[in-house]
Amino acid sequence: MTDEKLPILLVPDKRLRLKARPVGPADQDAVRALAPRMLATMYAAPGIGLAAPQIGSDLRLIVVDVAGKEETPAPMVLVNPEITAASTQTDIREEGCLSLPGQYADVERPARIKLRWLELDGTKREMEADGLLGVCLQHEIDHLNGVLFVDHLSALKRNMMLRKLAKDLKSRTRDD
Ligand code: K2U
Ligand code: ZN
Repeated sequence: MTDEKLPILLVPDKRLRLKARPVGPADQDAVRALAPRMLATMYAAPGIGLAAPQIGSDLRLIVVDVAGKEETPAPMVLVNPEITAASTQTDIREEGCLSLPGQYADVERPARIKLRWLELDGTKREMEADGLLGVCLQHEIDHLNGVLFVDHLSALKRNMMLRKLAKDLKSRTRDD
């Protein structure tokens, strides 16, 4: 099945810290096969975004759908996404991450961004995003650079969360 779910890597998996490489023409088939599976994985989590490094791929590819449960799905596949401008004005929003289950914290990010990317068929796109979509896109593009939302927190807060995550995961593996 083309949209078979994929396992989501969890911190401290080293692959979450790699800098993903740009999608090139040679990656066309891989990306066409991966995108629907990333969307299926994201919806099943459930999540509103997913970046290729989270399923162990080093490609600069993200999928996003911030449509709420009651709205019609609005899936987006973004190849080689780049933030080209960001507002000085920031917003603070509580974030989570499918690779750091159960950990949530307030993160401050630019309120509005301009980004450009390629669609699966190579069409160049650009748009402005703010609100939840803006945060989600920044969160996913961070993943392509090996950056996790905890990296935007104070060292104290980050270490507290990573220690708690390690404890939770240890107890989870003990229970399994
Ligand atoms: O990349 C991921 O791990 C999926 C993230 C994306 C995200 C994080 C924070 C803020 C916006 C998007 C989430 O785990 S998806 C789960 C979720 C659902 C609704 C609102 C926020 C997060
Ligand atoms: Zn994440």
